[in-house]
Order: sequence, then C-alpha cells, then structure tokens
Amino acid sequence: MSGIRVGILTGTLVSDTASRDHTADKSGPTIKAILEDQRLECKEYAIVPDEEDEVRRVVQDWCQGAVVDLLVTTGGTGFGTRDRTPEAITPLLEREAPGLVHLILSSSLKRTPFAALSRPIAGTIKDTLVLTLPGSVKAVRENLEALIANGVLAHAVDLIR
Ligand code: MTE
Ligand code: CU1
Repeated sequence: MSGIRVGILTGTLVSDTASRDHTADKSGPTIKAILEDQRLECKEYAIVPDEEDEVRRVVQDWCQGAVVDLLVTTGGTGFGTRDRTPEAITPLLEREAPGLVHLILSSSLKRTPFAALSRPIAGTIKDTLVLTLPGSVKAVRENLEALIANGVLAHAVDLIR
C-alpha cells in the first residue's frame, strides 16, 4: 500500500481531553502505527474538539485540497450526546460505501456485541476515501485488521485515486 497518503482525525469524546493534551490521544497514534506498518504515509494528523463544525472543516480541507487519499477518523461514533462524527461527515459524502460499513460492523460483531453501539459511515469525497472508526484503541485495531485483510482497503483506495 505504499504511496497512499493518510489523514488521521481524532474527534469528540477522545479529543475533549486529547485536544488539550495531545499525549492523551492513543487511538490516533495506533492508527498511524498500523497504517505505517502497511507502508502508508501518514501525512496529516489532527485532534479537534467535539464540535461538528470543526470535524467538518478538517475533513473538507483535506478532501477538497486532495491532501490525502484516505481519511480515517476515530471516536464520536457512539450514542453519547456529543458523538456526532457521522453527522459531521455524512453531508460531505459524494458516494456512500455501505459495503465498508458492513465489513466494519460484521467483523466487529464477531469480537463484541458492543460493536452494535458504533454508527460508522464510509464513502468518498472527491478522490478521498473516508472511514469513521470507534474511539477505543481495541476497536481501532480490530477494525483496521478487518479492512487491511485480503487487501480490501488497498484495492478501494487504488480504485478512487
Ligand atoms: N468495535 C470493535 N471492533 N471493538 C470494540 O471493542 N467497541 C464498541 C463499538 N465498536 C468496539 C467496537 C463500543 S463499546 C462503543 S460505545 C462504540 O464502538 C462507539 O465508540 P465511539 O463512541 O468511541 O466511537
Ligand atoms: Cu462503549
């Protein structure tokens, strides 16, 4: 998967602490480590407070400017009142990718029934593939493992860029 440029965005509840103290974000660095292991290049990394507008602004910046090929968010997909990452991004999606959402949820449900509490979205904005992962390090690991297995993620990005 070399040459794929990635943007990692940590949002909402995780970032309430993490946007003040960057060392508090464990999931962003976990995504970075796993993807770099697959030889993707982590080009952008941001932590934003739990505001829909802020999430949307970063996503817009990275996608409109063709800054990254793959944009992965972590956190804010649950049922907490401030979990609004999917709501922030959905209006920006040009093409939805329900198959990737299905893969994320079905593989996660094999690990834990609590996967049902995540509301992931996926799709494309311009030439960028956008995925929303849950906030925990465990969930991030499990989800990326499922997406990377059999080259699904690599093939998806190859098709759109
Ligand atoms: N998915 C996987 N694969 N593994 C997990 O441990 N945790 C779930 C779910 N998805 C989990 C998972 C839990 S407990 C929650 S509350 C939701 O993700 C939402 O997480 P978020 O609000 O941090 O995005
Ligand atoms: Cu939970």
